[in-house]
Amino acid sequence: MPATKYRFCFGPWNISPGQDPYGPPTRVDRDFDWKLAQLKKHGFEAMMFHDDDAVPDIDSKSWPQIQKEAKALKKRLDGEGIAIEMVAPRLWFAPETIDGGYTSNDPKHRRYAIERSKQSIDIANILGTDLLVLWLAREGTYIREAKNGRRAIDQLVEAFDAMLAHDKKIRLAIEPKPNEPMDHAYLPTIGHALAAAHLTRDPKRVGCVIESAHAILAGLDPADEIDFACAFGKLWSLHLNDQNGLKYDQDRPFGCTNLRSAFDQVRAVERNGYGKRAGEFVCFDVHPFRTTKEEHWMAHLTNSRQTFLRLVEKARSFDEKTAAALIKDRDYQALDQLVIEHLLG
Ligand code: XLS
Ligand code: MG
Repeated sequence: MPATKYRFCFGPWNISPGQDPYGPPTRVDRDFDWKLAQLKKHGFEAMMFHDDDAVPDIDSKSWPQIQKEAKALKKRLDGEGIAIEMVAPRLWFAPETIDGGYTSNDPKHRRYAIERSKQSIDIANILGTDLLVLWLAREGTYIREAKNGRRAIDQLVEAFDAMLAHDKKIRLAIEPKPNEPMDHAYLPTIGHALAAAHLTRDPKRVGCVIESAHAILAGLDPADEIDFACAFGKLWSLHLNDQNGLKYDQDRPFGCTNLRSAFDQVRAVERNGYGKRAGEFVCFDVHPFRTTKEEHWMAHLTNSRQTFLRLVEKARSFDEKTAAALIKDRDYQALDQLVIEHLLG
């Protein structure tokens, strides 16, 4: 089988200006044109879009206006030869989503979340992608007594069903994360996401996105999550990054904290052939360190891409024969050092 020729992707939010909960931006934000130019210049082929990345201030605009702007964006990206990897409804900013989207305790707000998701599907259609990513940011609780966990699952499935019914071709890719902004999320892992998929009206069209940091925050190995999702044919997008332990979501450059885990993720990607099918991109959901100067603003993305490609070489040149012999001999001590030497070499 020919080797995968990987294609890379990021979202406009990944060129972030440096704000955190404790301080303001440290770089003057750049406009979309600049971000697009950077994407092309640095060897990326596709962009991810939240609905309001595609159409800013989306809630203040009518559907004809949204449609017009989405069509203009599509024309522009086609002209530049840039693919649109996915659209994701941003259901964690609006006042209607303070208590969650699909699992809000207020029925009006649940309707808002579903309508906005259907509108995102219509935008995805205009932009020419059949992938709707659902990061279920606020679908959880600060205190568990605030919601009924059983009802929350029913509400999530009801929302997924409404989206699947709205469009016969759309595929939903759930991006699980166990916590932050919530104390606990209702679909914290890939296993939960794929189990929930089976409660929907069309399980074939409900899959997942793995983000390395989100898996790590759940105490899981991102490489295992990749293998698990691929066993179901459900890995429909991949957000590679890194995370140093169980703390706030860091979105570090790929391989920044744990190079060996990054190597294992690349091996999992390689053995499952992710990236071979049309529309499969390696996305980096990374943010620059707050200290980053404007002139180095793309480094977290270009470094992640470079690290990924270097690790592809490492995965392809790994001494599989010796590894297999060591596995046969149950000499995992030597296998461990084989990996370390290979990475150091
Ligand atoms: C945040 C998520 C988000 C999604 C897209 O943690 O990773 O950026 O990837 O909505
Ligand atoms: Mg992500």
